[in-house]
Formats: sequence, C-alpha cells, structure tokens
Amino acid sequence: MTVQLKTNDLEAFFMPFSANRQFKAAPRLLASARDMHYFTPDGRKVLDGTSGLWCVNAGHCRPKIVEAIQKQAAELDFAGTFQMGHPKAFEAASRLVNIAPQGFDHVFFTNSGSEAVDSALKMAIAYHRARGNGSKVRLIGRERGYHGVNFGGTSVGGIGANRKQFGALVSGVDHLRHTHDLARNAFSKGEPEHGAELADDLERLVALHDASTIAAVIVEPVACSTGVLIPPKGYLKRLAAIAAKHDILLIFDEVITGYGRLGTPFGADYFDVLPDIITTAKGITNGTIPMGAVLVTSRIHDAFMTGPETAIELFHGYTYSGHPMAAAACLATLDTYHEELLLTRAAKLAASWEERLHALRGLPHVIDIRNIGLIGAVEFAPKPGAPGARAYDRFVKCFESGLLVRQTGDIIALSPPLIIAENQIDELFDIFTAVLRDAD
Ligand code: PXG
Repeated sequence: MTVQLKTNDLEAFFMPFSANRQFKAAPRLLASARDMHYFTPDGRKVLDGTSGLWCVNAGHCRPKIVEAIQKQAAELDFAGTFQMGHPKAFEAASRLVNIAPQGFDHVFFTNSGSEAVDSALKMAIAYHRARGNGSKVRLIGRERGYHGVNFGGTSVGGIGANRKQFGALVSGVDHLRHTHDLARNAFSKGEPEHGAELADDLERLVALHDASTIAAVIVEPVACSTGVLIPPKGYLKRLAAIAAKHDILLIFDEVITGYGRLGTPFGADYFDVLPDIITTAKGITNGTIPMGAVLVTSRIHDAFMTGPETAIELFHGYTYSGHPMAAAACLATLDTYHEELLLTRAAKLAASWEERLHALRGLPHVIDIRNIGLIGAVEFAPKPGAPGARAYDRFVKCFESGLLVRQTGDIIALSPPLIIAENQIDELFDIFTAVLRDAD
C-alpha cells in the first residue's frame, strides 16, 4: 500500500460550522496576531472586530498569558483532578469566585462552553433528584438560543439550522418564544422597550407540563450567536421571578456575556438578576487554552454534599477538567483583566460605541441596529431568494478591507477586544461604513 503524504492540503480538515467547499476554493487564513490585530500569511493587517470568536477579550498574544502557558507547559503538563489535584486548579476556582456575582461560591471546570452547558443541565436534574424531586427532569430553552453543540445544548438550543440535521435529540425539552420584535423595537439603543411580557411564556410551559416536571430554564442574557438579541427591559427579572416561584433553576449561559463583554464582570451583574447556575468559557482564558466553567451557588453545591463523606458527590467530569495549562492561562488572564480594568472597560466605551454604530442607520438594506456593552449588530434585509448572501458578501468585503466581523444569517455582529482604543473604534467603523455603503 502506498501512503500519499500530504502537507498543508486544505482537503483534510473537515471545518466546523463552515461552508467547506466554498472556503477551500477561496480560503481566508490568519497566521499571527497581536493585541487588536490579526495578520494574514501574506502580511496583511486585519483589525479584529470579533475578539476571535467572542473570546479574546484582552486582545491577542498578551505577554503575561503567553508566558504563563509556556512556563506551565514545562512545569506540570498534566495532572488529573479525579481524586487528585494540583494547586492552580484550586487557585483558578477561588479567583473566579472572587469576580463572580454574589453567592456563586463554587466552580466546576470543563473544556468548552458546550461542555459547561451540558454539565449545568445534568447538574440541574441531579440537584432536584438529590432533594427528592426526581420528576423534575424537563429542560426549557428559548427559540434562537445557542448553547453549544453537545446533545443537551443542541436540544435546548433554538436555532433551527443547528437542530434539523440531528433528529429528535434529548427528550423532554421545550422552548420559550424568542424576544426579537423588529416591528416594535427596531433601532433600539441598548435594551429594547417592548417585550418584558414574553417572559410569561414560562408560565405557559408550566401550565402545559406542570412545574413538577421541569428542572431548569436556560437562556443567554444576550443571545449573541443568533445575531445579538438583547433582552427587553425587565424581561430577565420577570423570567427569574417566574422560575423561582416554580422551583425551576435559572441557568444563565454567559459563555459570551461573561468576563466583561457588557461592561460588568458578568451579564448577571449588568441586568441585576441572580440566576442559580452560570455557564462560562471563551474569555475565561482569553481564548488561549480551551476551558469552560460552571459557576454554582452554595445552594446548588450543598445539595450534593450529603451522604457519607467517602461517596463521590457528582458522577460527572472530564479528563481535562481544570487542566494545568488552562488553569495557568485562566490565572494570567484574570491578572490581565484586573491590571487593565478590562472587566468594566466596555462600560466606558459603550457610549461612543453606540453612537458610531447607530450612525450606520440609513445605509443600504440596513433594517435594524442593536447594541449593548461592547457588542453591536447590524441586520440587513435579505436578498430575495438568497437569505444570508448579503451579510456574507459584506463579511468577505470587510475581511478584504482589513476588518474581521462575524456573520450569521443576514446579520453582522461586532464584538472587538475590550482593549480597543477610541481611535480604533473610529477605524473599525470607517472600514465598516465604507463596506456597507457599497452593498447591493
Ligand atoms: N453557549 C453560548 C452562549 C455560546 O455563545 C457556547 C455555549 C458553546 O461554546 P463552545 O466553547 O463549545 O464553542 C457558545 C459558543 C458566533 C460563535 O460567532 C459563537 C459561539 C461559538 C462560535 C461562534 O456567534 N458561541
């Protein structure tokens, strides 16, 4: 048998969430990065308008984080955390508790947002079971929600395209209505005025299924992957009150809203709503080493701390939960956030961000503009018969013009690193405006 050796053949990599054939016919490659910029293999500088994939909150290749990872790789490459431990995993958990909302005193480590979500859903079911409520097993998500790609997360997720290839998924799942309402809320600045009453949809599902069968409801405080849907004023508070009334755990999926994106450490802080469980990932290591975390209150944690002390309390975990390299990256990331006040910096930039973003109103085909913290989105009217084509074309044009943005459907989302300077906000919008002006 002859083995054909291939080097750098684009064919072998089956790319995630990508149009593989289209991409490989005209690839867009990134070769290096520093601070606010990527560089292509031919040396072109690209302003990062998306923090990688919403994860590089402190900017790229930050020296302290790079050094911590390098040092850790040479010092302790791997140590498990099943019935063993290593100091940095404990230290990272303690440091996360320090910045987490009030009462979130315990951290369960995973390796991604998807794993954090599935861990949280399993914990919610196990929590009720530990308290003798074994019938509380249903999980409620929301239309247009994104909770990663594992079975639980795909099931509670509400983006149709992400579900239809995979059949029935997990049983016992239902969905709240989404909150997108262009008729009432188009071009809202920050939280839209209308729609708090959509939270009452949880009452409808309780009436249908009965609270005695429902374990948890999971929502993103701001639904980002679907194209940035910002909760209407009062919506999350109302949802939390209904969940609490029925002993349904509220899970905030903060994989994107965590670590400063809204100008507060977590979305829970921004909206002043305390959920029962928070899932995070991405910014936890500034995107450098895969890591996720489930933050839980003592109420949830302590429900498991019963039975004999020799018994394992939670039959769940990953080989790489609290991996030394991820823990080291997390600690250096938290240091960087702390030293540069990045967890609140978006609040300082939010006003000029909002002003520049909303100045795009009136450009061709723009039917909505949305913003919160250091997040923005522009929605286009779809091209007849070609949904998504208009935004995709603009995304490619932006990349060619030196700006990385993120496209989903006919929406372009913006979420630059939190270190962005005011003049770089201007540069970002100068490029973006020119690209939108040409849209056909
Ligand atoms: N929950 C939320 C709210 C997310 O945004 C996940 C879970 C899954 O995380 P992992 O680490 O398993 O990918 C996410 C991920 C985009 C985009 O451009 C968003 C995500 C991932 C990739 C692209 O909208 N969010």
